[in-house]
Amino acid sequence: MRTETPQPIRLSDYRPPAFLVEEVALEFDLSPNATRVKAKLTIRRNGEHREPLKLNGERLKLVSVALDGRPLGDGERQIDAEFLTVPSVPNAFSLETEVEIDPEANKALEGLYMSAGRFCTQCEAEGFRKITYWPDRPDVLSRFTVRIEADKTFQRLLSNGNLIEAGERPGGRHYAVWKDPFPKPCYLFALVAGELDVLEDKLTTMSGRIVELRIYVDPGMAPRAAYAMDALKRAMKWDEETFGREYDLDLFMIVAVRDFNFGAMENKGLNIFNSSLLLADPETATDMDYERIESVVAHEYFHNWTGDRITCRDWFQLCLKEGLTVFRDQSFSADQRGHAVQRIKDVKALRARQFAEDQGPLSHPVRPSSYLKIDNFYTATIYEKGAEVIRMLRTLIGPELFRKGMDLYFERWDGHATTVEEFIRCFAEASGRDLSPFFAWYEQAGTPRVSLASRYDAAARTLELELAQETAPTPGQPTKQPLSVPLRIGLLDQDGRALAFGRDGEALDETVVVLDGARAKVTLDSVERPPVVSALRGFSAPVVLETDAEPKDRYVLLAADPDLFNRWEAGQALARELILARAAGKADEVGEERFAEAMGRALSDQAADPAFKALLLALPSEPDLALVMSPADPGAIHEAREALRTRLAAHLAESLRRLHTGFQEAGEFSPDAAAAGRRALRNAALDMLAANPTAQTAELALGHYRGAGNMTDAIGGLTALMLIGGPEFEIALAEFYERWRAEPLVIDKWFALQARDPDEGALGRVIGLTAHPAFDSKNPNRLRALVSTFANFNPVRFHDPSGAGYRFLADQILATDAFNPMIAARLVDPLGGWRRYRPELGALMKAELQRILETEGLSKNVFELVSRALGEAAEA
Ligand code: B3K
Ligand code: ZN
Repeated sequence: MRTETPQPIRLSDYRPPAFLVEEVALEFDLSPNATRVKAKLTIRRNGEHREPLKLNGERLKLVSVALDGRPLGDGERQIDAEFLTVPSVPNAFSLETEVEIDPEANKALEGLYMSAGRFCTQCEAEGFRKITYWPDRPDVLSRFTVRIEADKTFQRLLSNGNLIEAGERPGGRHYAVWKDPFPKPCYLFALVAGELDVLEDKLTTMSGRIVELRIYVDPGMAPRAAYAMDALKRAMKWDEETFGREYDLDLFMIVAVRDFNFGAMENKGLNIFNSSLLLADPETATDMDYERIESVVAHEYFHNWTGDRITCRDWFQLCLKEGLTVFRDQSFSADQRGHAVQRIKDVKALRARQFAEDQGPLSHPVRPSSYLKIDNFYTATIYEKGAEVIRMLRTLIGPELFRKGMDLYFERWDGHATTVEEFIRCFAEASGRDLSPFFAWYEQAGTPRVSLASRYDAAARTLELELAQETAPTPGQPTKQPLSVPLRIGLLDQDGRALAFGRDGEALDETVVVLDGARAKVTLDSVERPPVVSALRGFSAPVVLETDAEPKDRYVLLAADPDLFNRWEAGQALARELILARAAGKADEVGEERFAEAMGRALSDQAADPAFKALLLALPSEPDLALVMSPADPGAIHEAREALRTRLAAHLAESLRRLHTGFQEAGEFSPDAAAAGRRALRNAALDMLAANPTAQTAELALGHYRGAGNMTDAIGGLTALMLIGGPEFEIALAEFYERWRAEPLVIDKWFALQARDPDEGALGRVIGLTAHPAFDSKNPNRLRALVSTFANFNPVRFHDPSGAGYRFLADQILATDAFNPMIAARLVDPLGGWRRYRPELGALMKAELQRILETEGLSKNVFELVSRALGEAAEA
């Protein structure tokens, strides 16, 4: 057990920075084990105070420090594990420091570190303090000049901004000087040095400037950056057309690295990407990879305005850049790939991650008010719910006023660090509306439950809607207030025809009802026939909706709702109810047959988009079902879900086979949304067929795998073989490894696939794989592929009644925490929900959390999450 409890940082304690750094000149003398960093800071006191100068710095070996050119003696400055303090400084001065760091030894992958023999950096949120002494907070914006010197074997020397000088140095060395004209917080600093190939292109911006685009990758990999380059150009144009935002430097660079703690980073002019989110070709990447590359390339690029030009005053405002930028990348993807399909995928992700978070110990508001480690708050709530809040704002004030508010925000705050309040103020001013009630979405944690009851009066032809909302208490927030919930609502008649109606004298096909109190009644008139209510269309608010709809209403919506999101939602709701009934021992066989019939009809709808049908065919996932079963029983869920899948596979065998054959692609591979949708449907059909294994299905799966001309189909075939099991799977798995052993990103898929295997022997196999020569826990992609995939996506084996799955995860958390706390902390989540599971399982999960907490030398990151999970620090 730790002896001293770390102290939380609180939003209410925010004070402006005591000193500002106007300019900085950094000089890097790169060497893997002993890099020298010289920094010359031009500093000015901010305000009337006599406080000492206090700079953050961790794991730095101080060589020298001088004030206005005069070296400071031991008595004139203090150093501890976290700060350099100079008690007495003038109001304006220069401070020169020199430190030594060891990038090779840095396995936390924060600050300056080595990946595959190259130098690279990651500074957000608080990594810059591991590079040099600095006021490491986002509201200190400075102009950076960076000189990099290294041995010529480190071929490329890159940093932010524009290259202003480069040349040779004696002794086989070279140097480059970069200047970034835009003031930025240190978390956006980046440096890369090493041997890299480059893919180059150009783009002419809306004002006619030419921007050089460069993507740097491992030698030989440049062709695999072509899709990312294409996505980047589309994103740049889209931001001009949709938000009027133009790129500002003459050069935009992206670098791919293999060892990276998360997806990618928006450093000014020099984005750094996890190679898994940048490199793609048909042989090695799946359609899902292409889709994610497109969205993450766009996301990081969009940060140039929402994050870099306008940044956060403090880390509590993280959603100001992240929620907004996710909203922007979701809108981009919807425009590129189709609005309904994109919306369904975004909502699936929101529910799986954010709704789950809200049910657990980490439930926190979109803008939290305290934390121990900000790294733990790069959460689905900040990102995905943060994006939903902006989407609701747009629904409430309308797209034109929303754009007007965005324009005002860009104009008013460009070049500054600001807050969520100031952001919302722009929309209040643009729309002339009082948005203060809306602000509660940022401050209140938890998923509201909205109920909807409807009463049709045939004589009066009116429909009365009775709405109510409630949010359950979350850690640190025992009482909740009603929020402004926009519900998009339309009506269908019993035959599935759209039904017009009247509201406040207006004839409508659809309306937005805003529920802003605990309850409300709304009357729709001129409703000519008994209606079926289609509510919360497009998932217009991040809530759980409970309606009085009966299965027959859901079948109408599934067959005919013009809102495709709700059509999909109706199918999911039906499946969920059937699976949960079966898991509770009350299987509804008649209902299951009826559902299979309806799915058959939906699949044969020639007008429907294949990508949409693929989504329709996928039943709610086991983790999603666990969220709505109380207490959750992963074993029962798995069996019940499989039983429904088997029934569907048997009932729909013929149409599934037809889909499988009919969508066989000939000709050249295209990663576009239409082709990807056809592959998705074909693979979804095979996946469903595998739930009813016959000799014929096994042959089909093997043929699918062997005949695959791209990675999407190869993984689809291999997954089906895995679900069927047996020697064919083992042979294919071994072949796959041999074929791809030199391709790390493909071998990650090989690990992840086995981690998902629901077979009884899977846990043993996963534990065995940690000893495989290709397993490397220091590489976050590999660790995630095996360990996170298993713990998050294989509930039936992770929740093994013996507790062995939990023990395995706890061991991995502890082992990883010794060198990479950020990644270790990300593994805690699957244990965090212990209270929601069957008591026998919950007790075993809790015991593992306690074992972790009692371990000596735990990082703050893991300590915060484990203690919250155990309910020892209920702050939010
Ligand atoms: N801003 C980064 C995330 C940084 C995470 C630091 N722990 C990537 C992104 O959201 O675009
Ligand atoms: Zn982001």
